[in-house]
Amino acid sequence: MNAYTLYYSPDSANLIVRMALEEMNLPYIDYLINRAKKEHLAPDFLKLNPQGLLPILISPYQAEPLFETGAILWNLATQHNALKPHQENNSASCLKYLFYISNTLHADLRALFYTERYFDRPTDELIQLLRQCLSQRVRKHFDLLNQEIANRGGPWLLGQELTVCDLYVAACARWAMLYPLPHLLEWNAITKADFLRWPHLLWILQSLEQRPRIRAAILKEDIAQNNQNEFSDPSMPQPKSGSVLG
Ligand SMILES: N[C@@H](CCC(=O)N[C@@H](CS)C(=O)NCC(=O)O)C(=O)O
Repeated sequence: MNAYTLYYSPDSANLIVRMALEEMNLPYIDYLINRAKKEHLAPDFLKLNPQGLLPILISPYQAEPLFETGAILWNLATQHNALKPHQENNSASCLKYLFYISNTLHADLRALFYTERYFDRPTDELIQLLRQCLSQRVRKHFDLLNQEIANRGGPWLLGQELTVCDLYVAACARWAMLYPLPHLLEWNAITKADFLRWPHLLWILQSLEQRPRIRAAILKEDIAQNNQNEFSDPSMPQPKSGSVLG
């Protein structure tokens, strides 16, 4: 089988794609992009993804480079008929939640991580205000997802089987606890304590971090912790290569 190529920077959204590649046991090579050196804004990178964002996946089955995490996950799941529900109705659910996570949770998290970019003249007060709103929105998204798992019977987001949606949610949960960098003014940051109120989500985080293929992905991203609680109780990684924050 021909190999995929994953463009990555440690702990960026490529983590989700890597977990999918590992869980599906697909051959791939990875190509490090140093965000601190702005390699994601270099002309050669922009030819592959004009947004200047990670991840990019080069697929042996597709003419174009793939970008957008949700689209990459769906492409892998359908190409290999893996990490997706096998019944047609449930395939629609999988796509529905991928869009939901991508358009709402991930999009709001990006604004939490890069809040200053949303203003021409950012001030501490503006950043605090937007972060307060965003953290409330993100809590609502996690509330909704936790409730959906309960309604659908769990234990995974779509039922009995692990799907790409669980991988996406887990990375978002990790980043929500880690990456909005501390700010001068109080803004009600999301913490591990929040996840105690979302037991179904917490189960997914704790289950994933124990799976051998997910541990392989964590090691290859160079974000492993001694306690192996990278999703349920994350701490700031210090990867040897590349920069976590660009
Ligand atoms: N909508 C994109 C978002 C990807 C994204 O936010 N990538 C981040 C890393 S996690 C990135 O490349 N950030 C660089 C930047 O914004 O300058 C997706 O789903 O793939």
